[in-house]
Amino acid sequence: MIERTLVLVKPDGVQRLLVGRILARYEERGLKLVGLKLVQVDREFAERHYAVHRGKPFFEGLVAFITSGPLVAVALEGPDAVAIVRTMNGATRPAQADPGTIRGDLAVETAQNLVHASDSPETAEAELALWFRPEELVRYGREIDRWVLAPEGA
Ligand code: FUP
Repeated sequence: MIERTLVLVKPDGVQRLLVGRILARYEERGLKLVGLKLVQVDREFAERHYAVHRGKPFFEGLVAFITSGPLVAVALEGPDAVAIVRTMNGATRPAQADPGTIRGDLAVETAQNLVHASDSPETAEAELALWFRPEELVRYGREIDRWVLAPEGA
């Protein structure tokens, strides 16, 4: 099932100059970039993005962190994109993230865990609608997809 998902390379990723390397991982996996922008979000927007965490002890710190500098918002498309990206990112707590994952290779703290990704297709739809206007999500073909994607009906 072709899905779309939202990834954020959070402010720590931008400050640590890891944006290119993180995006390269998703590209090399075969996922297609369909939306991409650098944004500085304000408190009100951050609270909407993290609304499910409102009231939790880490909520204030999370909002402060995500608004502390620019981040890169990315829309990725591909078969099972939601699950593939979650697996690539690794466990929320870097100490539990497997080597080979983004957090398992590049992060040591839960609060500075470099990336966010939608946790279900339903969340992905809501998060993409929050972060991107419809015209910012681009439809295009890629020549390499005949080598990356199974033929239709296969
Ligand atoms: P994830 O889906 O892996 O990004 O994890 P969550 O949605 O559970 O958490 C969102 C963010 O809240 C994490 F990336 C970091 C922060 N957080 C904490 O700082 N402490 C916690 O105990 C849990 C999450």
